[in-house]
Amino acid sequence: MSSPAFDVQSIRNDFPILHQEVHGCPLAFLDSAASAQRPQQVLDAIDHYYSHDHANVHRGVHTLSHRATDAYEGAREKVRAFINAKTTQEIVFTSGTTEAINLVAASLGPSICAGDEILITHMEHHSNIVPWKMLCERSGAVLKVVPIDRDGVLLTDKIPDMINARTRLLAVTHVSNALGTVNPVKSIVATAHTAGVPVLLDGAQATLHAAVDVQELDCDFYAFSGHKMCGPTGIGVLYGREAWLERLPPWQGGGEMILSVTFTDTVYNKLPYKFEAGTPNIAGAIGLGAAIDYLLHIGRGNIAAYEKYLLDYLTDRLAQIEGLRLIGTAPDKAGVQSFVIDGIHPHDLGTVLDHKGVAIRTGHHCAMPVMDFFGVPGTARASLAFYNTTAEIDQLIDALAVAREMLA
Ligand code: 7TS
Repeated sequence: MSSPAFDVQSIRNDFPILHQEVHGCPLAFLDSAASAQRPQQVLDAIDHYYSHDHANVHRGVHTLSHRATDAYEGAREKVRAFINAKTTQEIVFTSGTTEAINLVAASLGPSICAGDEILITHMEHHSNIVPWKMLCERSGAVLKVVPIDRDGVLLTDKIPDMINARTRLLAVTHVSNALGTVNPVKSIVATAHTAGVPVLLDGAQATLHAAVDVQELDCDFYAFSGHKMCGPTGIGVLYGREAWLERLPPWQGGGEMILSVTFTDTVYNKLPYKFEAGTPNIAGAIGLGAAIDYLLHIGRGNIAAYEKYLLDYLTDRLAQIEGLRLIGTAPDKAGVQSFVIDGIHPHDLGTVLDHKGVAIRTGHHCAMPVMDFFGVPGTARASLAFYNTTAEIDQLIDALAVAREMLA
């Protein structure tokens, strides 16, 4: 394996947090699927905004309010271009993927009746399961689940038979956080649309790793989080096809989402403001815009190629460890590898690794049905970003050897 042309050391210089020791060892941060790190450029953009331009948006005639509004709406345009939405009206800022999915579930709620069906998959994160379960509990609708196989591949050929006249929505993850599987979402959307079923894609794990084009995917909704793509926490996006967002009622009431209010009548604001009640996360949006600039500057093709090289290296090295079982072995994967080691609880493993400076996530990864499917209480999961190195993977492998000696 040879590394694609990629100057990872100069990229790492943009990330101050990576240059530190943990328990006397250099930090090897292999937990970007939980939350990625942010480059200085994003920190600077947030700092500049708060130091020079902060005021509330959309409501002041004064200069600072204009500046804040321009920066906030500028960030919306960056998001639109990043995912190739048709218009900025289709870009709703939320607090994250979780809120974006809850928004759709809440707004769709009044139109869902007893006996209707919502289709999800066995590999969803809890935030693409629980809002739909809650909707089913409220409405009497039925939740149906597309199965997966032992490699963690979604059995997409089952989907046509699982769709019927009562199916109201298919909600599926673009990339699985626990397994790393990249789902063939374009063809899944096409299948659902043939039967007239709209599709929500959970893009939380996708936007850092590959180009996303919502027009090409033809999805109806696409949800993602800023913090998983080098942006701030507390900001995320719901892309919604304009016709859908026009049709859905708002889910939260308050300032900004109205045009006029009396005690008897309310006229809702136009898109996307109808779905953005209250003062938004202005700094978060600006930071997300800066993260998008940064990712585009590095180049999404470069990021994808380098991450594939890192993932192959990681998977090869892990596979050589005796008693280690890889969980998530689909042919098409993003930079995530889950594993279990015979006789060692993942949490114990994670604790020993931390003492060697290695940060990975252990547990159920908010995907308990996936753990049930593989018959494990949890896994250890190393997840990669373009700022990681093969040396960090070597550090993980060495730390695993120590952990096995101590714990097995
Ligand atoms: N969907 C997927 C596929 C995710 O991986 C996550 C977070 C979410 C939704 C929720 O995103 P949030 O930003 O709204 O919290 N996944 C993880 C993880 O894998 N480890 O910690 C959080």
